[in-house]
Amino acid sequence: MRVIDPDQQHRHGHGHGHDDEHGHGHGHGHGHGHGHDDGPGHTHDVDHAHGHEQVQTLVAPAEPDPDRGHTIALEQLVLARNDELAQRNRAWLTGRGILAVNLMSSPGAGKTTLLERTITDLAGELPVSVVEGDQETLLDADRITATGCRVVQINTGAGCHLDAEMVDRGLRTLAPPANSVVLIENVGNLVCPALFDLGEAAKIVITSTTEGADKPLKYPQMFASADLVILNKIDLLPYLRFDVSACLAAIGRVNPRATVLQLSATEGTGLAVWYDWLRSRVGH
Ligand SMILES: Nc1nc2c(ncn2[C@@H]2O[C@H](COP(=O)(O)OP(=O)(O)OP(=O)(O)O)[C@@H](O)[C@H]2O)c(=O)[nH]1
Ligand SMILES: [Mg+2]
Repeated sequence: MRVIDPDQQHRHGHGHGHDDEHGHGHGHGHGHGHGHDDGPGHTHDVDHAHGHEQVQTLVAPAEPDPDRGHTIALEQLVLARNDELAQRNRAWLTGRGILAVNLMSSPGAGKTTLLERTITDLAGELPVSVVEGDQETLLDADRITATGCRVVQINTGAGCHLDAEMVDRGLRTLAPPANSVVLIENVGNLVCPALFDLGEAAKIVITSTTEGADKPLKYPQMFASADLVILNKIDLLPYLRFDVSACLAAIGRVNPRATVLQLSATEGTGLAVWYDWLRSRVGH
């Protein structure tokens, strides 16, 4: 995992981060295993190394039971159809040199704030347009419009994520120019968006200091899917009990290949490295 810490960012100005293993992902002693199948509920005795002996964990059945068979088949069809459309989006975007990134996080981690700041700071340098995903309201689209940026809002209603078809429709409306950047803000949710490929070039997961350092371990699918993990709201560290190294270790454990940036979207700390990350990917 490549971790770029804020001190390094300051020292190196435009942040050519270093490869830094820090030993993340090793030896954190969660002695999983010794799982015993205890029937259909798959009860496991998880012998954690932290003294929580014999915690009973119920794990959802890995194999579909006959009653769930139809549901699972339908889910697979939906995902297969989505992947097909996502590949079409990807071909369309890459054919025009457009960089599309998919920003995912729990509600309130700072996606829109980071977009507002990015659009303002890169105005005149990188042409940016935005696809906004929310269950309801035009609130985020209005915030983006206020920066002068082109935006399309997609309201998913009961849906908890964007899918490739929605992004296809959004792209048709936006008609982004060649060699530009499309920033896609997914619905605030740390679970479902991880399942749906949108045709983006990169997945970014934003986690923030107010959420707690354990989120990568509790929502591993989301963090495992990320090319870049942003730890936001580091300006609040003096006021919180948040263990940065535990969070970095957790990210490294579920996704050793991720690059990790620490920043404050409101204060501007660490943004230069984020902008370099974006610049380095445009046109590829
Ligand atoms: N202190 C601090 N507050 C931040 C930072 N980034 C965002 N916030 C605040 O966090 C709150 C939520 O930010 P948003 O940008 O709306 O979060 P979001 O991820 O877009 O939220 P949803 O679209 O609802 O999922 C706002 O009050 C922001 O001002 C930061 O770096 N530091
Ligand atoms: Mg938002």
